[in-house]
Amino acid sequence: MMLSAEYRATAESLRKEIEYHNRRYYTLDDPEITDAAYDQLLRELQALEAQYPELLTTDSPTQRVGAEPLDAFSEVVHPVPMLSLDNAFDQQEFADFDRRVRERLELTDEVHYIAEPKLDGLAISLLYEDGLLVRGATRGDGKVGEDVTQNIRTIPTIPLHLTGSGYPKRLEVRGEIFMPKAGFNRLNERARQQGEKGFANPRNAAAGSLRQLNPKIAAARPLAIYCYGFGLVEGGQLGKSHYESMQLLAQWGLRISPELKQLSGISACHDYYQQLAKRRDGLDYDIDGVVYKVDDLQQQQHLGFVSRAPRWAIAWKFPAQEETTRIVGIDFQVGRTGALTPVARLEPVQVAGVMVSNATLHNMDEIQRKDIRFDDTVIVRRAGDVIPEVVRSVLSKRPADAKKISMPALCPECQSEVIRLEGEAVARCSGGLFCPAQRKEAIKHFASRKAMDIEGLGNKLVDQLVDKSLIHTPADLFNLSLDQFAGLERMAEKSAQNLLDALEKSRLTTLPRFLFSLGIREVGEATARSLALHFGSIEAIREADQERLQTVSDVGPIVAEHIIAFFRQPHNLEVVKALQNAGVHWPAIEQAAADQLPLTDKSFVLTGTLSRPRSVIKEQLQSLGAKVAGSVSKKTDYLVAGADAGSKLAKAEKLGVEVLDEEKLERLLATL
Ligand code: 5U1
Repeated sequence: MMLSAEYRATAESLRKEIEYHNRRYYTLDDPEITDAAYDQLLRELQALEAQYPELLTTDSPTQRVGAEPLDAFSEVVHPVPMLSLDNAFDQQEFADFDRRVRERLELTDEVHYIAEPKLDGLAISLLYEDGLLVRGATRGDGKVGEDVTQNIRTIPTIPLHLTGSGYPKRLEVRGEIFMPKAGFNRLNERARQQGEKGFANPRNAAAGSLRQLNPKIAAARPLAIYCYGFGLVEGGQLGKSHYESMQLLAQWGLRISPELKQLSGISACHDYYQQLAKRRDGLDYDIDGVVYKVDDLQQQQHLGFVSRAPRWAIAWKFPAQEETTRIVGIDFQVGRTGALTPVARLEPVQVAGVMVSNATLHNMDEIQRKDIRFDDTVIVRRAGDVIPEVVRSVLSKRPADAKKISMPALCPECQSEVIRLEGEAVARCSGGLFCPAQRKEAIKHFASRKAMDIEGLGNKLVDQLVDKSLIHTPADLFNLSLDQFAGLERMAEKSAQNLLDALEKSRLTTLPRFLFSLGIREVGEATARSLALHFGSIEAIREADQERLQTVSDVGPIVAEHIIAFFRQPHNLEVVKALQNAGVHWPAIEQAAADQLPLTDKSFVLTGTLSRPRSVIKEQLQSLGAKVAGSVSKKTDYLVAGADAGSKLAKAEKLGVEVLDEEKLERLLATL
C-alpha cells in the first residue's frame, strides 16, 4: 500500500521539531518546552514509525539518545555506548514491561528487580584505571560525549582514587550528576543579590556548571553524584547481580543512592513508586520517576537492547509537575496584611493530576525578573501542596504586542491607594480593615485551626458574612444568632446550630492562640507562644515597650515595632476588648522566668529533611527554653531526625541519644 504523503510530512515535521528541542535541552541547556511536552512529541513519532516502519530513517531522534556535543571540550568515544531508558507513564505500561521481561525470560515466577529514584540531572561516565580516576565524560549523543574530567575532579563526592581493593583494572562507572535543592537555592539567591538572572532549575544549574570551561567556577558549584551502573569492566569482575555490583561500588568509595532497594514482582514495585511519590518533595534533589532494572546480570544479558534502550530497565515517570499553558488574565489578590499578590488566570491545564487554572506570580519583582507578560504562553509548576506558580514564559510563542504587567495604583477591592514601601518586595492596599478583602482574610485567620479553631466556619461562609455586612470584625461573630447563620446560602439549620456550638466552644482558648489569632504582622505561632509565656497576659504585652518586647528570644526590632503598632490602633484595642466582653477567655499563665520554661536545660539537634523549615522548629524549641545545637554530643538530649538523616543520626544512635521523628516531637511538645 502506498503511504500517504501526509504521513511522511508529519514524520518529517516531528523529527525536525524534536531535533530542535533536543538541541535546546542537551546542547544549550535552555529548554523551551516541558519534559512532558517533549515526551509527547517523541511518543507521537515512535507510534508513527512503529505503525509504518518505512518512515523510519537512520537519523530519526528515536534512534538516538541526545544531540551533538559542544565543540569547546574534546570528544570522548564511549567504549560502551551510553544508552537511555524507556519510559512507562502509568501502572499498565509498567505491567506491560514486566510481562515482556517474563515472556522473554520464559519466567512464570516474579522477576527480581532493583528500584531507585530517577534523578533529574546529567548522566556521566567515570573511567577508573588501576583505581585512579582518569576521565569523566558527559553522555553527549550516547556514542560520543564531552571530556569534562577537570570539572569532574572538583566534585567532592567523586573519589579521585577508589578505596579498598578488588576493583577491576579498568572500570567505567555510570551515574547522575545533580545539584541538591538547598545548594541550588543558595546559588540562585547569590546570583540574584549580584543582579544576575540565576538558573531556571537545578538540572540546568548542574548542566551549566559541568560545562564550565573554567574548573574554578565549577568547583564553586554544589554538585553531587549518585552512581547507578557501569559500562566497561576489564581485568576484574563485579557481582552476579546489579545490586551486589552496586554494593561493591559503594565499598570502593562511590556514592550510590540510599534509596536503592531489591524488590520482587510488580506489586512491590508499585508500593515503592507510591511511597517515593509521597516523599518526593521532601527529598533534597529533584527526581522525576523511579528506575527499575532486572537485578540478575545474566538475565540482563539475555534480554539485551533495542535501538535506544535496554530491555531490562525502565523509568516509571511521575506525572509531570510542569505543563505549558497560556495566560488569559492577571488579577491582584489582597491578603490579610493588604499585600497585593499578582495571580495569573490560565487556560486550564492538568498538572500532576490536578486541573490548574490559576497560578501565583508572587510579586512585581518576580514578574520583572522572569519577564512575564499578558497573553504569554507559560510553563506552570505544581509541587506537593504548594500553590501552583508560573515558572517562565516561552519567548518564542510571545505575541508581538504582548503588554507588560503593572501594579494597579488603586486596590481592586476597595479603591484605596496601593503603596510600596522602600525596601519591601510587596505593595499593599492602604485601606486596612476598611478594605473588605483584608477584613475577610483577618477573620479567616482568626477562625483558622491554629488560631481560635472555630470548626465549620470555612472561607466561603466568612465571605458571605462580610459581603452581607453581618460582621465587620472577629468579635461580631459572637453576636450572630441561629437565624442569621441559617439564612446563609448552603446552610441548613443543623449546620447553623453546629456553628453556634463551635463558637461557644472556642470562647475558652489559650493566650498563645488568642495572640496568634489577632493577626499581628510577623507574629506567628512560635512568637505568640514566646510572648504569652514571657509576659503572661495580654495587658502586659500591650503595655510593653520596644526594649521589653525584645527581651523575648525571637522578637527583634521589626517584630517589636509591629506589636506596638498593632496595639497603638484604637480599632484593634476595641476588637480585643469586644472579644473579651463576648466571653473569650483563657486560663492564667504564670509569668515564666527563663529558668522555669519547660525545656530549660534540654539540648536538641535537628537533622534530615523536616516538614517545616528548621528555623521555625528551632525557634519553637528555643521559646520553650531549649538549646538547639549544630552537632550531636554526649550532652545532647534529643535528636530530631527527618527523612534522609545521615551521620548525625548514626552518631546519636552510637551515643544512645534519644531520637525523635516529627510525630514524636509533636507528642513531646503536647505534654509540656
Ligand atoms: N537511577 C538511574 N538512572 N538511570 C539513567 N539508573 C539509570 N540507568 C540508566 C539511565 C540512563 O541507564 C541504564 C539502564 C542503561
